[in-house]
Amino acid sequence: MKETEPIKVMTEGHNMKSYAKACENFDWRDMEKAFSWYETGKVNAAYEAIDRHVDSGKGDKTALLYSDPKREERYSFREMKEQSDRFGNVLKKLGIQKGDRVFIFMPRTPELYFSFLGILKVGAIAGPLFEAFMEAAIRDRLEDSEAVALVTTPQLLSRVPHKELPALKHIILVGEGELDEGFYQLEEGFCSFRKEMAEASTELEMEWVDREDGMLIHYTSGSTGKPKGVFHVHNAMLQHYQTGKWVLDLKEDDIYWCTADPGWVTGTSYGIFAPWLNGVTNVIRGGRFSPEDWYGTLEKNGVTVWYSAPTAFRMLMGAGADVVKQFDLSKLRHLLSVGEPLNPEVVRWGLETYGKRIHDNWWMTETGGILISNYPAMEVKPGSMGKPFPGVKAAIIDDQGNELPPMRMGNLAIRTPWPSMMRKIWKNEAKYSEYFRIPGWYISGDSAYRDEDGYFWFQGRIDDVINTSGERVGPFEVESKLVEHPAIAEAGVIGKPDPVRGEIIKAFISLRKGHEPSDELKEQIRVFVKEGLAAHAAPREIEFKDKLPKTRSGKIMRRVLKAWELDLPTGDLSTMED
Ligand code: 6R9
Repeated sequence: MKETEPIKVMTEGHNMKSYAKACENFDWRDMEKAFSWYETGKVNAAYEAIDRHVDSGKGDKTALLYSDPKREERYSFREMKEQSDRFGNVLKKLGIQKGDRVFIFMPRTPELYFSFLGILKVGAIAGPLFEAFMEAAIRDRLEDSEAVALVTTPQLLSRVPHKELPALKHIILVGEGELDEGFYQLEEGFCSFRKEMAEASTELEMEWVDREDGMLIHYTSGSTGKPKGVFHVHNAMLQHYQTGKWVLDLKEDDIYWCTADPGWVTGTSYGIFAPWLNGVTNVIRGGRFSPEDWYGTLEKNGVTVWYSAPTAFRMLMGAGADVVKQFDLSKLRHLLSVGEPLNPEVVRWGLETYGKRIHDNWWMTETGGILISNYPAMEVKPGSMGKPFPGVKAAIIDDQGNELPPMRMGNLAIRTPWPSMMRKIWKNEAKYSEYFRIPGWYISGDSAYRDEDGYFWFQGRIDDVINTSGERVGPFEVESKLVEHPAIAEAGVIGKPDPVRGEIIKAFISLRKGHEPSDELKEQIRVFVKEGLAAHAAPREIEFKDKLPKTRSGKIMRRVLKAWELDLPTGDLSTMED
């Protein structure tokens, strides 16, 4: 637990004048006044994010600044409204109804955003999936959610086992090749995005919903079992809006860029809702990461507020300060990071290189929005996640629910409720209640401590979930895939600390009889996981073992593997098999 030198406030004129003042008399009900439903009682997050700005005379303002290596497009709030209205009508024509799950599996393009908003407008529940997912991951998610429709590209279709998914009735193909015969003409249930959009009206009858009605499902990995469908409701927009104001510090004229994909909760809460609820111009960059490309995106669009992740900042740091000098980043006003611990050296490097502090903040798929943050109006302590959002109580508690004093490590817990809290785990009541096992608290699964000044410091995950480059990977999913390989008997997977990726995936493997360890086999195994699950889930390191440490009930003891790997004491081994 080492303290760092706080970095003092350097910017003026932020939305939150003083943290202490913002906390005084804070009431979420005051935030509701920003929305039209305060008067009408009618709710739809897509309306509040897009249509409301058209209705209030800001229709011509740029909502989306999109670019990738092949396309460069700009859409006003009015155009976003028209396109999402069109897509809503496409869904209505297919018979999609309120509460239906409609998934999106495609790269970041404007069509992804039209689709997402259109899904919400008809009262359906959106399920965005990473483009990198392979067949098993897609099957798990579409099966569990019983999705009735999917928006995807012809290129990704081979990874969708649609014949094995009885609930899936419609596949809307978008992008290159979508009009090719064979897809939508020959096969029932297929249609072309472009064709349907062209025929659809730009006026949609909005499905007004209840604040507690479903809006979004994000699947996320736990330490055991299949991924969990974290279910969010329209009411979450309150938190997206207000954290957009006070954490992202969004103002009328900002050009905002969140680098996250909507397959990750950051790419929806802060890549869609927060900017648009605040009526701000949103930059979306498709394609792959490269330092030149990213700095070019900042420069070309004149980005003022930039929200990214530690892995990206570490990679940019790795690329050096010389690259930065080739670009004009003078418009940048506010930088933020989320997803994993932001190393103090990265914060210091950012200050030196960009002349700006990077503001770390903490939250989770389950929390729906930012709960702890370093605010522009506050001193930043490099390495700390910051302080609780006004109106939110965070604490460190022991396993019995007692609050611990400062500097004591324990469970990071949040007093329930807050507006964007998940409302269920899809079809898994038991998993949901695990988070709330101590009455009055949400248990995050992270361990942390709070210092004397009220700043929170992340210490690690209490369960075994791996965080590699900001992606949460459940070791169990990877192990399950590994043991599908014909040469593998057993596998135990851990996160191993890594200076760039936060953690990398390391697999300990015992082989079946008749198989010998070799480098070729290691490579073969990596490819097997990459193709069967997802590229980011493939183990970067593999070590062969004769036997893996297991409990008597047969559970692989990952903490023992981790202790071996890191040369730490192995702890209590009473449950370990002989
Ligand atoms: C938004 C998001 C959540 C887990 C969380 C924690 C880790 C997130 C962090 C952080 C240290 C931060 N995490 N922010 N760890 N410092 N500022 O990341 O959601 O993908 O669900 O991950 O990520 O372990 O519990 P999600």
